[in-house]
Amino acid sequence: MSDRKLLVTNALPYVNGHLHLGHLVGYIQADIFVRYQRMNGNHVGYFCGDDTHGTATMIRAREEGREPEAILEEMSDSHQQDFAGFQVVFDHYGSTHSESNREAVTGIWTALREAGRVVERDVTQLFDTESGVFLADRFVKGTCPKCGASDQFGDNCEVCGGMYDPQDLGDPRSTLTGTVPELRTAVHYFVSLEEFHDFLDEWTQSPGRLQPEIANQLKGSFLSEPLRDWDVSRPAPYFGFEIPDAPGHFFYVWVDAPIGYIASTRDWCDQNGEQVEDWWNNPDREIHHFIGKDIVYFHTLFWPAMLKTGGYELPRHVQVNGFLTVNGEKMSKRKGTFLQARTYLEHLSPNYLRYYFASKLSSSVTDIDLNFEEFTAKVNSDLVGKLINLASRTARFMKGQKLCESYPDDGGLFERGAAAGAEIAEAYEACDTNKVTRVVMALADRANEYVEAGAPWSLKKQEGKEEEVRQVCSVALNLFRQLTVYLQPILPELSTKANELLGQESESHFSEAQSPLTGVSVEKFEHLMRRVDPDRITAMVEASISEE
Ligand code: B3M
Ligand code: ZN
Repeated sequence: MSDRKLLVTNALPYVNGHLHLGHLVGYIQADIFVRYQRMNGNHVGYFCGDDTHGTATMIRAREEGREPEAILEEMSDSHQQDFAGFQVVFDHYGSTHSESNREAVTGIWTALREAGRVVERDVTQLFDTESGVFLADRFVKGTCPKCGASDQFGDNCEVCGGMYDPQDLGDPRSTLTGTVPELRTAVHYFVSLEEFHDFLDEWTQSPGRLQPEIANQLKGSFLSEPLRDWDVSRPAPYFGFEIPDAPGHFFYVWVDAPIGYIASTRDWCDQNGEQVEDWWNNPDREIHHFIGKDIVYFHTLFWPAMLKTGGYELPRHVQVNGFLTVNGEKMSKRKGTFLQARTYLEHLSPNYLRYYFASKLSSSVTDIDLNFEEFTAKVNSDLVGKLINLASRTARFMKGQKLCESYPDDGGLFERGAAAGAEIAEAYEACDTNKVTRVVMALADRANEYVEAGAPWSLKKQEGKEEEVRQVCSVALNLFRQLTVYLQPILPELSTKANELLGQESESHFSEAQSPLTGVSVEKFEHLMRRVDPDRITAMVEASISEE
């Protein structure tokens, strides 16, 4: 029993693109964690929002001849629609381009200034004279200084993997105008991080904070040498918040992006009569972040340093997920495997992907692969073939009847399932949903053996066996429901349907897997889940093919 208080966030998607299935790995993982916590009676706030600022938004607005705000609104709607489609349900979906965020950013900035952590320094960068903007690394292309490959981005080479500064590129071109950029010098503001070194050593290495591979990686890389100052400003023009005491300079997008977590919480608090301090300055509240592995150092070095300086509580836990490949390869537009969330939803059920991702995700950071064959097999043989089958082969014999008044002898099956609850709970807590699905499917195997042996379909044809049919079906439906309760965080719709079938409240408490239902009426059996039709996958891939 517990009454923990949690604050859960997902990385804020950039406003400049639609969600694809790679994004969804982390969102589905966090949503499962949140649902699991809630079904144990814990109090959870789950917050997200769009990450809006930066050169990319500014450029797109210029190209499209619209205000950035118009783009923001359109993309936020699109993102929210996609999240809803996958049953990822936030308490609030905010935006980093909000007054609440401006206030929170200003507060942290003031604290950094007062703590003497801000330094000024000249920075020389490539500047596009035609469009009048300093070029972020991704907006410059040229010849790799390490291997000579042409047409490489300003920060790293896709051919040799080398990292370098954009000024070192040979034959540099602005990707905005194709012109040759020139070097210009401007003042930038930096946050000196080395003062936080001891604190970060301790914070990153404390048990349960980060997955061990992440903690070790930080220890062996960034934290093994003095921390470099962090460049937190960009000269105008830039789409973002102007630095209050440095007109003409804007906060770099990565400063205000994570502060957007606080702003989103604050917006929700304002609408719900709560105080944001109770969420971000409350030692009783556990803060959990879910992020992708490419943004680890923003969340484990800069972010805790900012929070600490601003007087906020620090995250209890940062869960990092890996990348997604499709059929063993990087997602490719040309092959139709760069799958947008929207396109997926037009062809396939979100439940399949929630289950598939859950079955692949464990507590480690490993990349996961969406293999269409495995996807089809997992849904068709495990989910439909094993789990749904328990109900579809028995519920129809019970229509209009009641489950047995006292739970029949099932040879210890229900009890065994109940005993697995502790292991399943532990796995959910550790984000090891691979283990959850393995334990549940092993239980489903035992349950199916029972149904096979009981064979209600043949008992039904024999005279005087009504009570036996009822007993076998009462057991089967209880085992079915026990497992759908266990899977509720992963497959909420299925759990609701199973509960409806047996006249229960639509959402279960986790403890409901501990005791069988007796004497309740069995409702009409509605279709619970269809098999994956491979033609739908083919159609989805075809609809996704486009030029790179
Ligand atoms: N928008 C990048 C990403 O989605 C970035 C995350 C911000 S989290 C504060 O991976
Ligand atoms: Zn190279």
